[in-house]
Amino acid sequence: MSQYNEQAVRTKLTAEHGVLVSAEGVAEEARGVPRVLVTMGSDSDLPLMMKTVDTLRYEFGITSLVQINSVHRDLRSVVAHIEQLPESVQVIIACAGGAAHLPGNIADLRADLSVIGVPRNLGALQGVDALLSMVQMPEGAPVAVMAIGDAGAVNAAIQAAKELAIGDPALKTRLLAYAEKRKGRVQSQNQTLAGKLQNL
Ligand code: RP5
Repeated sequence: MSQYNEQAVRTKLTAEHGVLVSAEGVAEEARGVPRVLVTMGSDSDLPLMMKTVDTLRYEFGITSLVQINSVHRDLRSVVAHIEQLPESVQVIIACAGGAAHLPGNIADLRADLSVIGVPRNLGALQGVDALLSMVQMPEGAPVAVMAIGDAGAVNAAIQAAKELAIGDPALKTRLLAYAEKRKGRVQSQNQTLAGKLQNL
């Protein structure tokens, strides 16, 4: 990512909207340039989407730009933000609940970038509405849709890391290390299984 100037990105962001997040911290404490935009319709989505942000920064060392974009409250600003993203952003992760049009609208605005959708488990339909709104995109503007809720938020980060790892051997190594950690969990569960069975 050395071809992108960190200071230039920061200067641009002060005039626009969005907060940088990296393993070092948030905003002024953040380091590096954003390779992923993590966006959502409301700050009420933030607790869910922190799972995405934290997986990106702590598991894979990926700096993200976090930004609220509401297509039903301020559509014009969404268009401005998405059209003016820093050039270093290569993948967009978008979360919304209800009739969730944010990722599909972004897929039209940015035909050059991959868009990953996270349906939020919210309201009367608990995310089924958001899932169908995202996944049933008409031909031509794809959204890669993850599972509803927590699993989807984490998987969105892994999916983004996999896309960025094409041509990035260091990131591939981190993806493999993450997979090893998951295998370790099965091994440790097997090691304690006999004791658990005896106590049931
Ligand atoms: C969507 O409406 C947001 O993405 C959020 O999931 C949902 C509710 O938003 P708030 O009413 O909590 O702001 O646009």
